[in-house]
Amino acid sequence: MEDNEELQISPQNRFKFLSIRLSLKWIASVLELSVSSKIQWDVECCSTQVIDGDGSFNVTGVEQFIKEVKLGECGLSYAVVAIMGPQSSGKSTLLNNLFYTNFREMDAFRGRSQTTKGIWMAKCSGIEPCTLVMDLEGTDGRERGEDDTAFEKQSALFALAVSDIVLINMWCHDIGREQAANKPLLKTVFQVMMRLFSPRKTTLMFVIRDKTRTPLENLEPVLREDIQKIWDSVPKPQAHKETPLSEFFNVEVVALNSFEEKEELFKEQVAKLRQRFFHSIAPGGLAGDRRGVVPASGFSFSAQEIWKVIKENKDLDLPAHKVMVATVRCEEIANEKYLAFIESESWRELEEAVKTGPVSGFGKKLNSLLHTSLSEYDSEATFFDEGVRSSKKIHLKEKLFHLAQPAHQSVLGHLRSGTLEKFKEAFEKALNGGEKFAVAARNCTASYMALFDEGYEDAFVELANWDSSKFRDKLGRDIEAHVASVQVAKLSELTSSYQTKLNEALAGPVEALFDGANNETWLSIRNLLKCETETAVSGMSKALSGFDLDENAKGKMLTSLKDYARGVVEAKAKEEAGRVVIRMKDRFTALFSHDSDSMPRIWTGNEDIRAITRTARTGCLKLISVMAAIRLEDGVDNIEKILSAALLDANSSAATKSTMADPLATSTWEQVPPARTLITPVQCKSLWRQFTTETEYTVTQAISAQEANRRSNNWLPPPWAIVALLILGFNEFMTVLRNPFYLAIIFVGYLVAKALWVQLDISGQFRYGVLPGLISLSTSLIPTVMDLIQKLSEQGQAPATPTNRLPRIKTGASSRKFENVSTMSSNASSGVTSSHSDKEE
Ligand SMILES: Nc1nc2c(ncn2[C@@H]2O[C@H](COP(=O)(O)OP(=O)(O)OP(=O)(O)O)[C@@H](O)[C@H]2O)c(=O)[nH]1
Ligand SMILES: [Mg+2]
Repeated sequence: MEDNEELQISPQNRFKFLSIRLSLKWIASVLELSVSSKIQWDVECCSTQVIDGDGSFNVTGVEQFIKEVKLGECGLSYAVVAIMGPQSSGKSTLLNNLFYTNFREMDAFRGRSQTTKGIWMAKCSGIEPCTLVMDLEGTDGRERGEDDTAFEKQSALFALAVSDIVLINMWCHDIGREQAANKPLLKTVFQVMMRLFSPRKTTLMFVIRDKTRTPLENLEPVLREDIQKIWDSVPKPQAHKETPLSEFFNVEVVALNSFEEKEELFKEQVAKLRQRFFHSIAPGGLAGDRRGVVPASGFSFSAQEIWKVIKENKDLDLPAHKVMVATVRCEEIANEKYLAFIESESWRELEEAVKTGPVSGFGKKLNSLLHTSLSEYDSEATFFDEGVRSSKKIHLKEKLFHLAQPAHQSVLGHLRSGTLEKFKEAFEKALNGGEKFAVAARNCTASYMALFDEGYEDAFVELANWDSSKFRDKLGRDIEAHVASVQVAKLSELTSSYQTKLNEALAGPVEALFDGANNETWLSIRNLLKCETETAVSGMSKALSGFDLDENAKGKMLTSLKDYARGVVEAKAKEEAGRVVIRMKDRFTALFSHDSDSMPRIWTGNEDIRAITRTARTGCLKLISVMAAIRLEDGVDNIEKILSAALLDANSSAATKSTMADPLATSTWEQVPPARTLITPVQCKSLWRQFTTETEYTVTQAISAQEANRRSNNWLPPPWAIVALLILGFNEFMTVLRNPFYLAIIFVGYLVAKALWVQLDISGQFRYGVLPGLISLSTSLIPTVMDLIQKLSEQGQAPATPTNRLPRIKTGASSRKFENVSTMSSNASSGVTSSHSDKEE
């Protein structure tokens, strides 16, 4: 019907009719637009220019577009459709009808001029999966002139590299024509295809516009023949000389009625065609066998890079490009994840918390954060090249681990130091509680290492599996060092306590033993040392059993204690040897000035001072010979013999001495090693000399006292004088005896003389010689005589009692006498004592 009507209309009327129809259509479209304004708005917001007319890539625009259509979340499930064809061939119109996009179409009333410039992109509305459509600038346009081929080729190559389906728009009447407009286009397509190293398989859909009555079944073979011819004529590289067209392209052909003349039919056909774009990437779909798809999140970058390479007129190596896109995108994703990790609240809190102390559940918390970050990376990078993806994941992991490890170490550091402190406390408590050292150390170490292990487990990050054994080792070492230092302190405390005990037990007794030095001194010292050492060693060894010491160390400590005890004795011996002269002098005084009953001696004149001196000196010689050497080992020496021979018997053997060598003219004793020598023979000699010199005065004093005593007791003239006196004075004696007057005078004279004698203590006065006696007498004679006369006169004036007069005088005289004797004895003893104290000073 329609065809018949068209046949009846003349060409002039037909133009008018067409004009009217277009006007009506425009009005209708405006109305339609106003009705479906919401849809239009939606669509508008989702279209953008990818490459402008000058060939610049609109980076920000495309990225914004990708974000708006949420392409990044699509993974591999998206498709890209592009359309190419001659200028003003209704490409934009077709796309808008097919995908409900809003590409600019030519205003039919302005005439056929270029509308679409560069490459535009929009998202198909209502098609699953997400399908992007690219509207390319028409080929063969007069606007670009001669230069157009370059852009034509570039945009064709771009469309082929990026799209899964390429629609090739062509006029129906061009099919089979030698000079058809689409032939150069196809040639271009096939040529640029060769520049893709490993081209993806693209579906080429030839859309025949303004189809005529010739059925598609007849047109399609002709078209395919044309295509094959063009494919054959395109120069190919050696590798693809024999490659069939089907290797690179799936060829589909559809024919549409004219949009302008049979719009209803056109829309019907387009709606039908639209159905073929649903699930186009599913197997059997329009792009079911596509290859090498770039994941959606890398689309923008991939398109940019492809355009860059195309602009630089380089060949496009799609597999390499894919790896490159994967590298860049995976890196971007990894960086995003890394930054997100750093800025995440949970990580910040965790990082802050570990600064102050251990965090419970740290390992699990950090592990979950790391796991989240890595799994997010995985899910976003999942569609990128496997090798690139995993290598970037490793890199991300390393970065995250590097970032998080200090926190982990800080936790372990806190754990280590905290455990060490707790260990110290518990150890000290255990020791104070009386637990044995080794047991306490073992138990505390085991329990606190277990406590650390518990914390270590808690802080263990499964994903990272960091080897943090060094913290455990360090704790072990610290605990060991602490135990060792405490052990050293305790042992030294123990040692010093036993040393103090030994000092107390040895020093005093040894000094006392040296004080009474005799033949048994060193034996007693040895016994004392042995006994005290044994006590100390057994005590110490018992105390040491609580420590974890090996036998060797224990033995060393006990030996050193024994050595110490020995050292105490030796030091004491040295100290005593240093003051041997004082000791000798003391002993000499003690022996010399006291008798065998330890009573102070009174030098009456009967003592054998020489013998006493010799005995005292022998005692002193014993002292020096005991002190001369340390005799802590059993053994005999002849020091005493040598000394006594050389020092005591020196005088008796004076004659032989001059001929024999001096046995003391040496610095070593015969059987005593120098280490045990306290006083060398030479020193003995000089000390002896000093001693004898310093004690000589005591002896002299004793002799003087003895002589004085002797003198005071022996005031009678010698016997011969008495005999001479008796013979010569016989006559005088007889005269006196015969005359009683004389006898009375003599008797009175005797009484006066006796009284003066007693009063003046004549014998006492002359004890120290004649001259001192005379001087002393001369000063006290006159007062005494005066005193005596006064007493006599007093007695003369008093009434005389003849019966008691004489006895009274007698009693006074005898008491005086007694008094005098006791004074003398006390004087004598005080003389010895004073000489003794002089010597002591
Ligand atoms: N004869 C005919 N004309 C059509 C058809 N579809 C659209 N047109 C008209 O062709 C003219 C150009 O339409 P566009 O859709 O702008 O063509 P284009 O190919 O996008 O043009 P450029 O973008 O400039 O290359 C418009 O006036 C449309 O009305 C069709 O099927 N047959
Ligand atoms: Mg257009």
